[in-house]
Amino acid sequence: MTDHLVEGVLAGDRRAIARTISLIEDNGAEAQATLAALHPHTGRAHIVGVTGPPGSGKSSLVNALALYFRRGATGERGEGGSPKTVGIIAVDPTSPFSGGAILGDRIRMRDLAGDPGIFIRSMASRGSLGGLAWATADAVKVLDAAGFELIFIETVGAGQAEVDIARTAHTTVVVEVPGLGDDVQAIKAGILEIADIFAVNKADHEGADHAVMALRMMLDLDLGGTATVLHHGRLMEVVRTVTGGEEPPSQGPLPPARPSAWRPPIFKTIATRHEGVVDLATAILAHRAYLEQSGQLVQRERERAAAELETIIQQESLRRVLACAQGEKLAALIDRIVRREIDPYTASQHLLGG
Ligand SMILES: Nc1nc2c(ncn2[C@@H]2O[C@H](COP(=O)(O)OP(=O)(O)O)[C@@H](O)[C@H]2O)c(=O)[nH]1
Ligand SMILES: [Mg+2]
Repeated sequence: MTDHLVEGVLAGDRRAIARTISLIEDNGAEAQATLAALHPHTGRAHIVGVTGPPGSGKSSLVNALALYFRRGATGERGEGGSPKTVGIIAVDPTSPFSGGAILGDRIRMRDLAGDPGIFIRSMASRGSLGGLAWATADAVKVLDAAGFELIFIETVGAGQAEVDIARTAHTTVVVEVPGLGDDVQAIKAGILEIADIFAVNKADHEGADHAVMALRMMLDLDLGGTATVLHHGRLMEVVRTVTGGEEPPSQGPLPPARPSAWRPPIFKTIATRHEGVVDLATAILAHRAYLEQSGQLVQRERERAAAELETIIQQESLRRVLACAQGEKLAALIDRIVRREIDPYTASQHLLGG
């Protein structure tokens, strides 16, 4: 069964892909075996997280981006480089596909259905949201192994779980809408940290320029010729590109170029009219190139592998300890903690010690 599924996924068979993702959602042992067999075939896709508040236009934007990467700006396949295959995973607990897809998702289905180079899947939020983050990461691996070149993960930027999902991406696009105003507090700090690219969508609404300015203000701390940006939780110095004749006279050979940091660009978009989408798509590819050239891609892969391993060890050791302690013994220990006869630290030592 597992071999059959693995073969199917590697061949890009849509039913095998769908079935494997369902197994992952059910979190069975079979899913583990399948993922283990797929692992050597992963690591090629460019994973793009798209996050932002509900209704900000994430589905519409991902739809427009997918169309662009498939067909180019003018609707002709192959325009601006060869078309890329696109996988889309929507993680939106507030609007699951099944329970009445909202408009953006319906339009997406209409535009993208029938294209064999596109695979769309929404993840059901069974179980905890934390679990959903890992199920999403595993579903991405399935699409990666199946050969999809670009994989979009759409999440609602509402909490830690969504930030965790975004962290599994190489490039994170944060979607905001006008109305942000000057209230910079409205922008969640966590969202700023994960953003590689901003899209101020619904730019046909009033206040788009204001929103761009507010975001710029939050991102920039002007320090003379350099700017400092908050990126992945760290303050990084950015060498500002000097344009025109402002460049200081060169004195002898140029010093070796210092590694420059990525400065998250901000784009105004109108997803429903496919406006600003080419710039956004170009920035997504540019960010990937930046990650590769700066060595950050390798570093991120390591960090992700470490976090993943840690989570699996935590879950597995908890499962083993609880499996060893018979229900009664566990219940008795909990009773004793409640009666203040034993403290939870000592109780856990009892359990871990055998
Ligand atoms: N006016 C306008 N409406 C938009 C734009 N982008 C999306 N919408 C609409 O906003 C609603 C929510 O979009 P959707 O993509 O489902 O948002 P999501 O919840 O973030 O995925 C839909 O009715 C879209 O048609 C835009 O740029 N301008
Ligand atoms: Mg959506």
